[in-house]
Amino acid sequence: MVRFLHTADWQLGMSRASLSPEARPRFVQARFDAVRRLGAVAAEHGCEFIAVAGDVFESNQVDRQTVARALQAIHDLGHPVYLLPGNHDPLDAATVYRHTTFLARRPDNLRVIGDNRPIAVRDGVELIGAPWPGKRPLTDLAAAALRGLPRAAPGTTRIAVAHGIVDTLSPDAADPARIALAEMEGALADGRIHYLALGDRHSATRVGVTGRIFYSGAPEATDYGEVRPGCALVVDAGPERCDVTEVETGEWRFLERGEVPLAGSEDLAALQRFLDERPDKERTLVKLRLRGALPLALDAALREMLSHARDLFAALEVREKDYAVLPEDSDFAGLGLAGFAKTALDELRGRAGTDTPEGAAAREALALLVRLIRRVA
Ligand SMILES: [Mn+2]
Repeated sequence: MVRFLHTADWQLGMSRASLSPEARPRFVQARFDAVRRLGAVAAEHGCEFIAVAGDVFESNQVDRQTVARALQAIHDLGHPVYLLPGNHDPLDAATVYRHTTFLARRPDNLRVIGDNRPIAVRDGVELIGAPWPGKRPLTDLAAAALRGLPRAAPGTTRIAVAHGIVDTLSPDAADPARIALAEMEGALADGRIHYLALGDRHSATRVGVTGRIFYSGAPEATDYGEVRPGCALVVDAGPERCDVTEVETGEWRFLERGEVPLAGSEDLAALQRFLDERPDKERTLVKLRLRGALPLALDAALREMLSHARDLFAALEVREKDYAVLPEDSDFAGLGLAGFAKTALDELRGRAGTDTPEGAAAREALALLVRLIRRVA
């Protein structure tokens, strides 16, 4: 038996264009902080080592500072750390694992899994990895690493570490790099390996029915749509049994509202409540898809609400493809326009009712006109 920490997809160096300028460096730093929390988890649970199943770095092109900070964070983990190159940081000609800073500053507790040869962690514990040699492998790297491997010696626990999507979770049959779950289960059944630590999927996921194949997920969320990011797995594995415990490590959230219906002031109030009730706003990214139509006055209230939310949240991404401003008579009452301005207003209103690009342009122009007049008045 051995107890170790299974993690993956640190994506160090990752940023996101939609983040506010203030949030961007915090988002980058959050991934290093998550690595430090992994060290605390490993110490608390008495793990013997840490296996990182790929995508340690966001890309092979990360800057020197990212490499230096990563190595410092890994050094500070204290535990032996095994890094597997994944699809974001493969062992190609430009690999980060041969970056001059990486080679010069590599701490003693770090080992890069550079090939398929079994690695002795200690007496009775072996690792076997399937590193990515390039961005687009033409074969199932995990199956290739395990094929022809002899059974683990009696009393030895062997942990496999691989990166990529398993075939049962990917509909893309044309992808030659998919990991064949049946082959992995075969390797477990005949004792070639006792646990398969997977990376690539950023949500913690149990795969198949053996209870010995898992994605750990990313220790810190990276995108919308992830089911259970922000975790690591404490694994007890051996020939006789295998127990896996999920531990929370993440602090950031990606929240997506697939559809925000907007037809009147009640919908605005509901949106306001949703935004108000979110905890930890400065560490939360929000994506809203607006749907429906509002008169100009309510649209102005919506703009004000979104602008305030932009000040509070780390990011606010708003999609307006299915949203329109529909001017109503009340929008124009009391504007007090005369002369050519009144003529322009009437002409725009005449065109605004059509569902054409010209109609949309007229509605935008009307909204702008009303906002400008209200500001002057
Ligand atoms: Mn990844």
